[in-house]
Amino acid sequence: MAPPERGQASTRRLAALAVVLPAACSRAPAPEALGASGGGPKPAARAAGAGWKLVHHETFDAPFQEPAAWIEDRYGDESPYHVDVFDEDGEFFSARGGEVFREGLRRFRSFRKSFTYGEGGWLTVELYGRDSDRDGVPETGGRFEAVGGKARLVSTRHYDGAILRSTAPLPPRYRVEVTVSNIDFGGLREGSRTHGGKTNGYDGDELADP
Ligand SMILES: [Ca+2]
Repeated sequence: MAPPERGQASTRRLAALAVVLPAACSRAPAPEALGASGGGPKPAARAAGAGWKLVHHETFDAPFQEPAAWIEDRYGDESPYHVDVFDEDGEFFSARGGEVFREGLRRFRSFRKSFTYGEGGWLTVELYGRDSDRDGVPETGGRFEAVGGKARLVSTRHYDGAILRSTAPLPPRYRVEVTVSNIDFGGLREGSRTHGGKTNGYDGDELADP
């Protein structure tokens, strides 16, 4: 796969993207800070190194228990997804884009799903789907599938979003190891950037809107 074109990553272009995570290990000196359950035996840490302890190891063998219903994110400071001035409706973008930006935000509705995964729910899956025609149902949304011991990220539209995060805040010092492969993200194949009905991974109707 060729490296992404400049600016491609910032568009959240994830069409037909498949991210495969056969193993994600978090090693930290303070497992209680991650909410470790201290339950069953942990897989042996490979080359963990002095001073590091494996606190979670996920191999994505269990299916994702994705809830059926999307929850609307109405933005604003009361939103559970409100973060800071750089979040989706953040003051930074509002000040920079002015009424054009705010009008853009009003053109669609945003929906999310959040649910935990893994040992003691140490991972949280965050999914986003955009309702472009404002009928209360997102046309598509990002999601994960557990396939053969791997987490496959499925995103069919550039508005989709899907991430995995730690459920508890990370401690001051930590290491996260992730194995990623098979990213379908455009690029050159046999000398051409057009394949599978897409050009460099783009459908062609993507917009740089909010
Ligand atoms: Ca819709």
